[in-house]
Amino acid sequence: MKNTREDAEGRADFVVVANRLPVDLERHPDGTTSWKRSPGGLVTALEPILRAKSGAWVGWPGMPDEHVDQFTEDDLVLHPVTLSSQDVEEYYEGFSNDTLWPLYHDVLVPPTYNRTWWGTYSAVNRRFAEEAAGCAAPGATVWIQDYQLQLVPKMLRELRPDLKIGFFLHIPFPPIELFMQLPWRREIIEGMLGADLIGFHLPGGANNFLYLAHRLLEFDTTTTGSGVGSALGQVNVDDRIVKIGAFPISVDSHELEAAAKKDTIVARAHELRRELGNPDKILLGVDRLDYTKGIDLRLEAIKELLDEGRLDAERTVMVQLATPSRERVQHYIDLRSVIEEHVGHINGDHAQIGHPIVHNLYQPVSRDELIALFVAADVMLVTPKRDGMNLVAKEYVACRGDLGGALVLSEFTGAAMELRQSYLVNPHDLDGVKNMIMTVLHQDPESGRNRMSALHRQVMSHDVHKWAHSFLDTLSGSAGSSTDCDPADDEPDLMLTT
Ligand code: ADQ
Repeated sequence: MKNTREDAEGRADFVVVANRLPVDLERHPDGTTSWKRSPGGLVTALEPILRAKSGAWVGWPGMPDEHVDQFTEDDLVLHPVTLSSQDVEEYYEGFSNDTLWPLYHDVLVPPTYNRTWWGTYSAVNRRFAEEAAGCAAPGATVWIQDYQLQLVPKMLRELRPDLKIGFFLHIPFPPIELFMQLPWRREIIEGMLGADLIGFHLPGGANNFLYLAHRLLEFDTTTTGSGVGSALGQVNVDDRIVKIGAFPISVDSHELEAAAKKDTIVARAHELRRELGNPDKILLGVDRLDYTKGIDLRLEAIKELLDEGRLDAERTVMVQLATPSRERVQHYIDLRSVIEEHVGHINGDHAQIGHPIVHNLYQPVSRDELIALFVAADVMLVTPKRDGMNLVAKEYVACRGDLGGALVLSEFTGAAMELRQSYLVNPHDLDGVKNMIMTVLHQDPESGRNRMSALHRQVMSHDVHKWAHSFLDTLSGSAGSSTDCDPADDEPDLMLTT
């Protein structure tokens, strides 16, 4: 525990509260257990910051019914929260991922409203709040993460009014008309308002929230700015001010750029190209397997382009990596079948023995292998139907300091607000996506480099450290009132703010 700033009772000055710990507990067939880095954008984003600051992390170890004591891993003090199998079913797979996730992602699938799940969500949120209350030093800063824990800010404030509490939502905050479907809409807004600062990726989400706080709960709200990287408004909750702001998350850009230049990674990128049969063009998709990510859509586009003879089956290869996710939720089970069917059709109709067109891996790959794939890929396809930010788009750009490659990016990602020089597509317009893929494959190399140069500058100057510092400075009150001059500032948001 050497770097952790703790008080005499071992309590930390800086506490992150998230659904998952940054490591997962794994049980082996012989009954022994071990820890493995857990997947997902949140861990990727927060780990470097927490290590730089030192502190404690409260979260679930990823396995039901496991009671694990607090422990230290690589200088981080980890506080596991136990979830029973029923908690996992009702709080995690149920309310978080079958109610809130689809509701906040434009109801791409219908959300399930289940009263039992809601009760478990509240009870589990209380358990997280109690754990955080127990491990935070007096006056500590506690940063609560994401949609699984929206009730924690209020619960924690009731237990520990001395704390500085921040809350950040990593997924979109939905249009009002959709949010109003939620039977527990008041409780959710009240829960979030327990924080001193509530952060969203985009100004649109922040404005949606301000509007709801006023209309639904009749609090006075004020708009104090319009940009990103600081508060853009506030809600007066009794005698407290709750700041609301937009803080677009990013990646560890410098670390990724440096890794992508390493000889071993460059050599692996060449080797990958050889292993794929030295095609003219490598297209790449990297996602958590999720119906929001538009994996099916990009495969449909490729299939039609091949069927129409517009894409050369002998010269083009696509690699699609999908990390398994929420494997017990039915929509995710169905999606895997749909994707495998598309891949089967494409390869069945157009591949040759020993030379598949689509290489489909349903497994996480190592960080180095992922970076080598980014370096090797001529076209990165990021086509979500809705995504709070999308770190993959920024990771790809950070890895392309050589100014090669091209990014096809859905307008419905948060990243599209900043990455304007990418090839933007509407993922609901299949012909538009197909035409854009063809445009990118035939892009003029000079204009391709110019585009990548602009994208790279944006991602290098807006990294995950800047994100965390802007949030934490705004939370502590030390941030200036001027907004960061970001290209996203004057862009209309896709989310309704009426
Ligand atoms: P996610 O929905 O998990 O995150 P994303 O932002 O793309 O989505 O992050 C996924 C992370 O997992 C990336 O770092 C990516 O490299 C990694 N990853 C994906 N597939 C992988 C594979 N096969 N092997 C190895 N690594 C893989 C949520 C929100 C997003 C938001 C983030 C952060 O849904 O909108 O950007 O949180 O706020």
